[in-house]
Amino acid sequence: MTRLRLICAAALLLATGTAYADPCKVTIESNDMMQFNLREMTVPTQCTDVEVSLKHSGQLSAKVMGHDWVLARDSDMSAIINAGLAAGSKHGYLAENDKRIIAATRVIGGGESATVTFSTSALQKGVRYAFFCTSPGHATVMRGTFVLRDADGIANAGDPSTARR
Ligand SMILES: [Cu+2]
Repeated sequence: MTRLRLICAAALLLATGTAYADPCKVTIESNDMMQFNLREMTVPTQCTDVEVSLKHSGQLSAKVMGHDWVLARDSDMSAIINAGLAAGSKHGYLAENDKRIIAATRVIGGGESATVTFSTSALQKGVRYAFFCTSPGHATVMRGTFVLRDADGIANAGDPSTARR
């Protein structure tokens, strides 16, 4: 357990080192190979709003290789994806007014980008949320974790009280 926490702290440290100047604005890229370039996204707790920009560095159209970026509780991911599948491509593979979705961009194709801004008030500190793409089949690989954490706190990252759901 201690070793796992150390690894987590190291991962957070690495993430911090590559962060943009404004830690409340995060960019994630996607491509024609059905991939996101990040597995984990961390945002400091002092952000009242978070801006996530999704870029598609590929060339395939949204119909062929469309991606979106959706944030939700880990436990809601499957249900959101299934509801999105039922909604179909016309609705960007997202069910309308799905309350389980914390934030979502539209579906984009190669060369495009989309941005979503959302309040962190819906997020609990230290909880690992899931981000994923709702295009059919993509979330098997296009997924990762999103954590709101204390900016000062590599030490806090190992505090069990902040890691609990
Ligand atoms: Cu995708």
